[in-house]
Amino acid sequence: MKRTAAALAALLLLGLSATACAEDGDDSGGGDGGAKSNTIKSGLKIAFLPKQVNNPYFDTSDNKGGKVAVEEFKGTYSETGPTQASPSAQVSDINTLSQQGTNVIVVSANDKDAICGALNEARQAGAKVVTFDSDANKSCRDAFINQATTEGIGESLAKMALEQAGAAGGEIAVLSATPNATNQNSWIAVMKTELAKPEYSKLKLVKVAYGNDDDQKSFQEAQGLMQSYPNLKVIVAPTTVGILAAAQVVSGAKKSDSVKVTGLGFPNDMKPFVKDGTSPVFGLWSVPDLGYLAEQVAEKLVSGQIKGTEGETFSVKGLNGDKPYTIGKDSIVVLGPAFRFDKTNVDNGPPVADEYLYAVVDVLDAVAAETGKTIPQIALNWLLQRPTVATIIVGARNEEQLRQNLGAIGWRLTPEQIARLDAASVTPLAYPYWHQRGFTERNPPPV
Ligand code: RAM
Repeated sequence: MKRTAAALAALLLLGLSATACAEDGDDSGGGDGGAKSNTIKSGLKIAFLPKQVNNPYFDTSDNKGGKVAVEEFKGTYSETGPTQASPSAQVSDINTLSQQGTNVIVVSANDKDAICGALNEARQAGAKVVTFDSDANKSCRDAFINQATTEGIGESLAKMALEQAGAAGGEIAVLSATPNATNQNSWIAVMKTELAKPEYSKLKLVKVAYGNDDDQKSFQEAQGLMQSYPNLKVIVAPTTVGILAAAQVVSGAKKSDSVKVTGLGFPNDMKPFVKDGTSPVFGLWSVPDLGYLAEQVAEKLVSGQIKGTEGETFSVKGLNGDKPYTIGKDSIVVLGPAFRFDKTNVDNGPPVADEYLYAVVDVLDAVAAETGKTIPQIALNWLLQRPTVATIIVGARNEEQLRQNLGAIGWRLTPEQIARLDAASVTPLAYPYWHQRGFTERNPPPV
């Protein structure tokens, strides 16, 4: 889309200076402001129970997200879980946690039903249960924190497979995690619904294989797919462990020209495979934020700030652009849209979600129409009016572009237009900046 391309440069400027604009000290946030957050109980025992402990995904969500939140609330954090993604091992962990008087169990379920009895016993003993990443049956938990909508993830898996198979289509296979994993199974179900649509008629799903989120098993399963289906065009792996193993197999076999790998992966893992053409596109979300949000919801539940009922709202500083979250049907909270990674952003720091991009572009379009200026001129004028910006260094491609950029001076956006651009482009701050924002007496804003 042309307007998107034109606005991308502008968006980068807006994104870059969003920190400066957030420094303005707008603390309003909505939802549960300062007064309510004081009522969060301290000293709670919070246990994270991942699908498995030796999976970098859970190391990130739990230790880089959940733990940060527990420490803020002066609680006791622990992470316990099986070394292999098995529901029975999770059951015995849940029983132990319950006996230890754990206040909250934050769990990613290896099986929707198998851990249900144990979770309900823990709840009867007084614990709150928050599922995140992979849900349990809704009758045995108080809330589920979904990384993005299930439909959104399933649809984008199908879309990426189609993109990678190309116009001629062909055979695709899924390399999943464990056969009972709630999250993978619901994404695959959405994917299958998509594949039944006419626009996917050239794709043929030949097999769903299970690598159990185990490196070696995933590697072998990927090799098996390549051997059994010599015409295979795409492996779709909706697991960070599986996608890495599949990319290693395809790249190692020097088949990157004929077989593509897509799915859900960590940018750092996948960077070499984006570059060598094995995996030109894949997705993921902010994994630390997922753990952080799960723990925040847990604290609010156990402190009685929320009950987990549909329609309740709450805010978490630093997430969702500081706008309130609304608890959805079946007590589900959605972290936010997933990100798409490809060669344009795999190296480039934080990715930009489509919804965010379009929201900014819409306001830029509107202000361009009101002022008769171009989108880059609006972005530059906005930037010039930031209190901490003294100079902009523009890299002009040619004389015409330089002239265009110079058209950004000699006039001013109105305060109302600036406020609209600020509101659309505000971004959640990374840790520790949003945290410091809570202590302005120690970290005063620059202006
Ligand atoms: C794996 C796990 C996890 C999933 C990610 C994408 O690490 O299966 O549950 O959400 O991949």
